[in-house]
Amino acid sequence: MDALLVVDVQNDFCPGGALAVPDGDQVVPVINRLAGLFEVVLHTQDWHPAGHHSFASSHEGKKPYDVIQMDYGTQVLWPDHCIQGTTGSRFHSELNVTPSQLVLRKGFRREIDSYSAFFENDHKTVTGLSGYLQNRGISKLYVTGLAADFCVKWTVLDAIKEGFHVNVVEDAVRGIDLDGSLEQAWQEMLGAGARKISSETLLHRK
Ligand code: VGL
Ligand code: ZN
Repeated sequence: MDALLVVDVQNDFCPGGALAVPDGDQVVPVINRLAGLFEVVLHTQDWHPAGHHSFASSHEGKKPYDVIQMDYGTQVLWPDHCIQGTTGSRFHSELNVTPSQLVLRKGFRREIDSYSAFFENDHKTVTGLSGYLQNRGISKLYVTGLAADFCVKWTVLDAIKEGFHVNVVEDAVRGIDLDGSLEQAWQEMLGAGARKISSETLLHRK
């Protein structure tokens, strides 16, 4: 069985949001069209407490997009975003979340960021998604959402490590693109064994 995984299509990652991904909102109609084709639709939601350690504002003298060393490795510092319960943390108002069978929240531990839907950024702390998918007999994922070069990328790489077949729907993702990170993300995802598919091809195949 396969599933559509929709990563972090939240107001703060869309134009006007705190950490806007260029054209991030353009994935919404594409994802809504795809959602009707899948028996299983799952969403992730970036869900940080105020004062989260991935925020530049939590570190004296640091600005957004600076990079620091955390216990678990390098961490890009972000503008405050997706704070639990705020408008910015809500799903884009036109995203159809009704078909969702699971909304997986991540990034709720103050000290540790979580890009991937499978593991937090220490690459050890699990979210439980792998077991959930395995228990439901889901072996193939179609991944969509934001941002292609952060949460989508790490979700895809971990999904492959966990043994899932992964397709990335190319016109249903958009990237932040810090210093070529978008191109690099595609190389890493494809190099790890992910396939790239267009929503058009997927619509015809389903
Ligand atoms: C994301 C940066 C910080 C994402 C989340 O959803 O890609 N990026 N938090
Ligand atoms: Zn975040």
